[in-house]
Amino acid sequence: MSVLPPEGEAVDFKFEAEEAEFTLIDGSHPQVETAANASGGRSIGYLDRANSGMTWEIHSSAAVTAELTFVMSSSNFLDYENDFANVWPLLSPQPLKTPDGGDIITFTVNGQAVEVPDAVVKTDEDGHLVVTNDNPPPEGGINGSVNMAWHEVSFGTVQLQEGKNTITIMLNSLNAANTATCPNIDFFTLTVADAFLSWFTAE
Ligand SMILES: [Ca+2]
Repeated sequence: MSVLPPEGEAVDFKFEAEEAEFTLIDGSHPQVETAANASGGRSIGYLDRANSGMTWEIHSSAAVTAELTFVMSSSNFLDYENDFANVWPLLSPQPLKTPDGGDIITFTVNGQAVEVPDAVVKTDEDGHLVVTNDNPPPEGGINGSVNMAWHEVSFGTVQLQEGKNTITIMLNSLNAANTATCPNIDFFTLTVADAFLSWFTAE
């Protein structure tokens, strides 16, 4: 049996991103990756194909407003400020919007498009959280591989309904080379009061 948290008290409910249903393109984009520093030892990567993406189904015991936070890492070897030029092996900060404001992903809750945050996932442990396009990180990035450092990215508030809720992230096609990519995803949290959240399972 599920037990409700104390009345009025905000509680974080954590969901591992790798439990998603995938919309695959080219057979393996996106895919679950093993990452020693990821929650549960796994995360989602290869978010680099237009019209690929993920769906998560969450059950809520009540209609509530939730704070949604994704935990993401840069997986980006493309300089987003230079038309996504390949800068391998320099790991670069990874944005959710292009410099001209285009959305790299489409984010929906229960079929409704929700504003994508103007956030850039930084590359290193010192970066903390995110910076915005108005306050970009230093140029160049750092040597290394992906999934070096996980950062919280606030997606703001979303409206959940009683029962089943469907959350999706789908990749957009933003340039001819289809190289505008989404940061890797470890898990997400939904912070709510007066509701119990869990994975949705069919009765
Ligand atoms: Ca995970």
